[in-house]
Amino acid sequence: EKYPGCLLHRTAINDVARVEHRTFICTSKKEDAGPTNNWMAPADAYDKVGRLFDGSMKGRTMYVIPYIMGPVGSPFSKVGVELTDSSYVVLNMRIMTRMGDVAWKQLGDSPDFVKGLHGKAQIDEENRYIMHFPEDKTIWSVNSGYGGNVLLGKKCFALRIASHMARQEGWMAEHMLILGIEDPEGRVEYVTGAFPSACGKTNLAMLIPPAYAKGYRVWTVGDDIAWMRPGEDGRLWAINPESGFFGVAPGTSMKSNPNALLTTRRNTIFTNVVHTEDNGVWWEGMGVPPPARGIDWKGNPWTPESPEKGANPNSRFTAPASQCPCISPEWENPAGVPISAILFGGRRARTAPLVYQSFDWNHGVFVGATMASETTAAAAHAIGVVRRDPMAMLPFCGYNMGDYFRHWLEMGERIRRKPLIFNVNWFRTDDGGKFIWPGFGDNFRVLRWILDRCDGKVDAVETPIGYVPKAEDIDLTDLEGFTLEDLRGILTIDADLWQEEIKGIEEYFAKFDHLPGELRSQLDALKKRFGI
Ligand code: GTP
Ligand code: SPV
Ligand code: MN
Repeated sequence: EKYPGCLLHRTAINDVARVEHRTFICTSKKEDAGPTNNWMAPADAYDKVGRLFDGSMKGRTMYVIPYIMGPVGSPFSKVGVELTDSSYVVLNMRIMTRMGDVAWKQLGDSPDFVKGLHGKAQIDEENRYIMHFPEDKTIWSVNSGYGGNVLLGKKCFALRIASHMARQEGWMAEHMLILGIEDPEGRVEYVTGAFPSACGKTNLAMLIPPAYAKGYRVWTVGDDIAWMRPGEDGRLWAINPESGFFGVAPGTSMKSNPNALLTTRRNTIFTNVVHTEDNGVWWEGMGVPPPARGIDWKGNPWTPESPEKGANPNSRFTAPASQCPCISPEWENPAGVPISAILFGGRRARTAPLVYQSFDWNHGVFVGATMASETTAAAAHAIGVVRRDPMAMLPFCGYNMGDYFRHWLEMGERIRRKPLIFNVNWFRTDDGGKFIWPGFGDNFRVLRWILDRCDGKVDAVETPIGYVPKAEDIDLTDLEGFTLEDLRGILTIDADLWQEEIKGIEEYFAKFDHLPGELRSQLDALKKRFGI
C-alpha cells in the first residue's frame, strides 16, 4: 500500500558501482580502442570470459530479454537481446527499455540486433569483466549484479556499442540529458547536457523553475542518454533511447528534485537504500527524518547514530519515465526533438565559471574534449580527484577517443543549423568548501541566459575562454542570500588557474595518437588569447 509495485534490492557489498578498470573494448586492432579504453583481443576475451561462464548458470533460470532502445517504430531505434540469470536484471530492463513482444515485432526477420550475455556467476570481484565486441555487436558481462555493469541496454549498448555504430552510420550516441523549456507563450526549446556520472543530469532534466519565472515549464525527455542525428531541416534531432530512470537516490528530496521523488512512488526498484521499520525506504538527503531503526544497504541493523551511512552513496532508484510528473509530451516522438543548445559541465571547485558559451562549434568540441570533473561514487575508484572526462564519455566511448573527437568535428560540418555549445559549472566552492551557487531549480536562471543567447536576445562578454554573461543579465529575482557580487565571483576566470589548466590539457592531449589537428589549433588559439 505504501509503495505499490515496488521492490527493495541489495547488491553484494563488493558490487555497488560500475567497474571501469574491468571494462574492455575488444576490437581486432588495439588502436581502435584508443588510449582511454582497456583493450583485449576479441579471441582472448571470448576465451577468458567463456571459461568464467562455463557451468556458472547450472541450476539457475535463464531469462531471454528482447528489448528496444528508442521509441517503438522510431528510425533511431535499435533492438537488443540480453540473456541473463538475474531476475533483478529482468525487472530493471522491463522499466529501462521497451521489452518483450514489441522488440520481436520491431526486429522481424532481421539478424541485426545487439547480443548481450550476462551471468552473475559468483559475483567475484577478481573475475568481474564487462566485455564489448563492437565489431560483433556483442556484450559479455560476468560476476556482477549491479546497474551499468549488467543492464546491458544502458551504458554497454546505448553508449559503448552505439557510439561505435553511430560513427559508422553518421549519428551521435551521447551521455546526455534532454530537456524542453516552455515559455509563457507555449514555445518549447530543447537542450541536451553532458555531465559526468553523478554530476546533475537527472536533476537538471527534471528542474522546476523558480516562482518568479511565471508561465515557464521544464519538460523531461531523457536524463542520461541521447541519440542524435541531423534532420532534413538541418537541425540536430534527439531521442532518449531509454524508458526509465536509473537515478542516484542520496540527495533526492522534495526540495532538490520533487519530480524524481514523485516518479518513484510506485512500480520502482530501490537498490542499496535503507529499509525502514515500517516497510518504507530512506536515504541520506531525502529531506525527511531518518527512521529510528532500519536495515542499512549492507543488510545490517542501522540507527541514525550508526557511524556509517545507511544508504550506499551510489544507491539508485529505477523508475518508469512515464510516471514522471514533468515527462515531455514529446518524449516518445519517433522523430525526436530539435536541439537548440548543448551543455557540457562537471564539478570544478574553482576553474570553470558558472557558464560560458563557446565561440563556435569547433571551439565547443574543444571545450567538451577538455572537460574535467572531480570523480564521484558512480564508479569504483578514488572520489573527488580531478580527471579529464571528455564529453562525459570517458567510461563510455566504444572506440578511439581521438576518432570520437574527429566524429564530433565532422558532425559539425553535417549539421546545417548547429546547436550552440555551452559549458556550465554548478559546483564552484568557497574557501570553506561550500557550493556557492544554489543550483538545482535555480539553474533555470542560467538556462534562461543560454536560450536568450540562442535567440540572439542578450549580449555577452568576450573572454579568452568564451562568451561569459554580464552579471546583470542573469535574473536573480527572489534569490535570497545570493548577491550580484556573489554572482560576479563565480563568473570570474582566474588566469593563473587557467595557466595550470592549459598545462593539464597539453599533458592530456599528448596521450592521443589520433588527436585531430583542429583541437591542437584550438589549444594554440586559447594559449594565444591568454598571451602564453
Ligand atoms: P548518473 O545517473 O550517474 O549519470 O548521474 P546524474 O548526472 O544524473 O546526476 P544526478 O542528477 O543524479 O546528481 C548527482 C548528485 O549531484 C546528487 O547528489 C545531486 O544532489 C547533486 N546535484 C545535482 N544538481 C546539483 C546542483 O545544481 N548543485 C549541487 N550542488 N549539487 C547538485
Ligand atoms: C552512470 O554511472 O553514469 C549511471 C549509472 O548512469 S550506471 O547505469 O551504473 O552506469
Ligand atoms: Mn549516467
